[in-house]
Amino acid sequence: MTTTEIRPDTAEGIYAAGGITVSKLGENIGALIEGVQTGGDISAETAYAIRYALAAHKVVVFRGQHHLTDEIQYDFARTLGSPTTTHPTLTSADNRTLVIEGAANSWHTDVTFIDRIPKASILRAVNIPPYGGATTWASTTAAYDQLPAPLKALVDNLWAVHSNEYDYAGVHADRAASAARDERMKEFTRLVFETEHPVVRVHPETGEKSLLVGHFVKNFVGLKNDESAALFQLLQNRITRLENTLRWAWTPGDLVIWDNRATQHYGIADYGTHKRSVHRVTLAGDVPVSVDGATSRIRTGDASHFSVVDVPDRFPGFAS
Ligand SMILES: O=C(O)CCC(=O)C(=O)O
Ligand SMILES: [Fe+2]
Repeated sequence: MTTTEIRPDTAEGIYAAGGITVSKLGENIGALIEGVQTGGDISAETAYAIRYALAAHKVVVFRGQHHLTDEIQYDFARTLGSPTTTHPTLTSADNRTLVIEGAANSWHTDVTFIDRIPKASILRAVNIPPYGGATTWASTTAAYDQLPAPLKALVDNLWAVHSNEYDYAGVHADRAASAARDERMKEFTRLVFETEHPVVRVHPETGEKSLLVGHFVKNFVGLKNDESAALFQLLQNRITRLENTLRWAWTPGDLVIWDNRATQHYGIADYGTHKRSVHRVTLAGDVPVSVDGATSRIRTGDASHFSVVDVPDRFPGFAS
């Protein structure tokens, strides 16, 4: 396996590597990748350059991918890691592609209620409304870096309980008919998962620290409910500062990948009564590790049927 350092250092934030061109979309998050037709047949060098760009920029956007189908999206995903099944509690029909009808309009990191949090999600908008329906991502790495020292000291030793009790895909896909929504909600919460994660995790590929919270957090370990709520709000406000975000208005042919270990995201429900649907393939990740080397602890639920544990190699070139 190649382990070349290809982190950009140009003032314009544009560089070429592995046959692709990467252009930064913002200082803290986001890059556009050009020069590749996504699919299962990309070269190992291109796959490496895409994985590296994802680690460096947290969210990467591909445009003009009009050839994509669920199958090609899945084959492309396999060049970047090990796909999970659709969801830890879903057993229905297709077990490769998660179809979200509506928008997941709540800030979250995907599937944080299990131990082996996915490393990345690969999303394609299939039904794009005539207006609205953008997705926004926020860098949880930038948010940690920007914390003043006393707050870093506080969160470095803090743990949170994450639970699927209020799963967004059931609760927030609010355009679905209510009977269908109730059924879906039942399926999403059929199995209960609860995991204790460090609030600060160390990224396995970059060594960077990031804040791991988002809407599956039930409470912080050792804090009272009102204290948990206040601290949760403080951290979420830090994460979602506009300077840490990328907002992407979907057009046909767009494909977006986010590093689920370094971001949160939010699907904006501002498209009236129009139809909107997005298709996601998810890649397996590792079990989070805290700043002092402790790993997340399962309280309830076994997610081994959903995903393998994928511990990647460290990329060169990241200061930590
Ligand atoms: O609705 C959106 O734009 C985001 C969907 C989402 O949260 C996901 O695919 O994980
Ligand atoms: Fe999501």
